[in-house]
Amino acid sequence: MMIKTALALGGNLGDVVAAFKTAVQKLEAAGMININISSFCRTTPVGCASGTPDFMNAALTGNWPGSAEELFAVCQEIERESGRAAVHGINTPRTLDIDIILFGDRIIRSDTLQIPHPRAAQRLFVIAPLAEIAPDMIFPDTGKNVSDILKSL
Ligand code: PH2
Ligand code: MG
Ligand code: MG
Repeated sequence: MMIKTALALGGNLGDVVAAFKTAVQKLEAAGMININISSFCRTTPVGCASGTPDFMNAALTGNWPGSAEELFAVCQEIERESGRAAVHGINTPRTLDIDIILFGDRIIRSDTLQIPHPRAAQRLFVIAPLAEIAPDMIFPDTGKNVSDILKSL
């Protein structure tokens, strides 16, 4: 069964546009279909050390044939292949960060995986690009849709 998922992409090290494009190709190769990607936005770092370079952010939606855990493993693999260290400090510069924001109407709160992403609804750099492509997607933990969340930020 296909589940509609929303991912946030971010990066602030190296050729981030190329990393985003490669990520889309790899998600497709891993089985995601009907991928729709937002425009790429340059954003100011949030919650990072001073001097941290600006980010590029984008969001994408797609239909995923497997579990959330399988998608998470694929995203982590793509991050690593982009050159990101498997173990890294919190909010340090990265070639590519792929966060699962929504996975259908699933709510997952495990040690390794939190969906909906716990900070997504407070982050303009996640919600603004997502609102471009999926204003009606609902955060199942609050029942609010993306366009209402954007208006509240
Ligand atoms: N990601 C973070 C922390 N801060 N700031 C911006 N602008 N964009 C990000 O993607 C971002 C951030 C943690 O993943
Ligand atoms: Mg992140
Ligand atoms: Mg991440």
